[in-house]
Amino acid sequence: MGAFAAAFLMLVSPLTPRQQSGGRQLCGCLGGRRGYHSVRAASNLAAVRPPRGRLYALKIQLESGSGAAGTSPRAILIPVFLQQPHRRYNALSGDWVLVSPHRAQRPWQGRQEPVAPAALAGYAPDCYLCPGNRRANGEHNPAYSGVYVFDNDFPALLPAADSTMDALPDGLLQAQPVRGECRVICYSAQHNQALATMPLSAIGAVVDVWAQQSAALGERYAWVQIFENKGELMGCSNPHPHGQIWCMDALPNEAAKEDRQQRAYFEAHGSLLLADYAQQEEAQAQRILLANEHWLALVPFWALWPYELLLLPRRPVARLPDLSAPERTALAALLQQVLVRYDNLFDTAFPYSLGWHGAPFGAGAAHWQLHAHIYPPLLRSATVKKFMVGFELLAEAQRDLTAEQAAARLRSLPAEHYTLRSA
Ligand code: H2U
Ligand code: ZN
Repeated sequence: MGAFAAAFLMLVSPLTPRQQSGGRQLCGCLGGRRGYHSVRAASNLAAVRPPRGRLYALKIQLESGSGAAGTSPRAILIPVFLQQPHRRYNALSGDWVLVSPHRAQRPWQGRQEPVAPAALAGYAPDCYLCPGNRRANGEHNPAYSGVYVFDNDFPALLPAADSTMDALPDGLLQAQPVRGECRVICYSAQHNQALATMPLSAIGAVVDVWAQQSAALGERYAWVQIFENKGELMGCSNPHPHGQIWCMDALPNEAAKEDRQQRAYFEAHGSLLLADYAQQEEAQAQRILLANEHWLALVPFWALWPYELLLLPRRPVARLPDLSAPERTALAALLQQVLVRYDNLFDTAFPYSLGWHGAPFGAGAAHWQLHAHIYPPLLRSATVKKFMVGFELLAEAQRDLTAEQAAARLRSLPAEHYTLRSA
């Protein structure tokens, strides 16, 4: 059968070691195993819907003897899915995304509009985040070094909800009171730093603060959203390296969707949705960007944004404070490697929104796997972004570049930051 041992199968569960041992054996397993389906016509795209209890279903072929060690087979998407319009299911949110690879088959032409990196000083007198400077409300930042956290001067949520406010009764016009807090995290005292360019120990300090803040605020709120908006394109007002925390006593929409999906999967299978998903991704390998002993960084199968990434711990971890010291160190290294590649993609300070999703506080967490999403808007160059408008706003998210192409492109980038490259 040559290199491709088995074709036109739908792999709907992670490969077991036995299945991984050879394409021929896998064929036999698939034939007699409940939960697997074979597909007659390669163009039968209607068959691509997530059957109950499965992360996703896709036609694959098994590449014999081409695994990392040259021994185990790897499952890869068959070419039709890299060429034809199809929809992919986001097992984590329950949403679908339209993928139109036939629109993006032109060869890569490199960046088109180079943008000179802004030369920033280590201290900016007019920056409201630099040490010692005056903030908009008149308060002064201390002469901090390292990571500095303060209460947002313009919080979107308030800790003491008005006690006279009751939920509006059920009906078409529903509203409810909400309590919460907002904080700003300065990652560094240096105005011209970024996570991508900070030393590993400094990134590790940010990870520790994320975990500490999450634990402390989780005592008061069900949802602690740690995030970073980076770059003007994402609406970030200030280049000083910083992130934010917004927490609230209710589950916001995205958290509620992920909670529902992960809980349903856990109840049906007794295993973690994202752990099983990670196994499938490792078996296929083609969407993995980076991996270390404790973490995976991959372009999710169901990615919406062109170069979207998902960061996943390798062992079950519910929340940031549950990460061990080695896992935190490994996360700092992974973040740095990921963000350097992002910057190298278009030789620019790559804009993104990054955020952590850990289990809601005050409830069982057995079904939940900690993860980070990174949503970057850039598509073709330092200035050409993907718009989520028109069809995306009115119907469903759509992308041209496949997740597989995006991962391959990111993997091909140098590990050294472009600003350090000798001319
Ligand atoms: P961005 O990361 O989106 O730029 O937001 C920075 C946050 O900093 C924003 O939420 C807060 C804004 O309310 N901020 C202060 O708390 N104090 C200030 O003096 C200015 C900005
Ligand atoms: Zn500053």
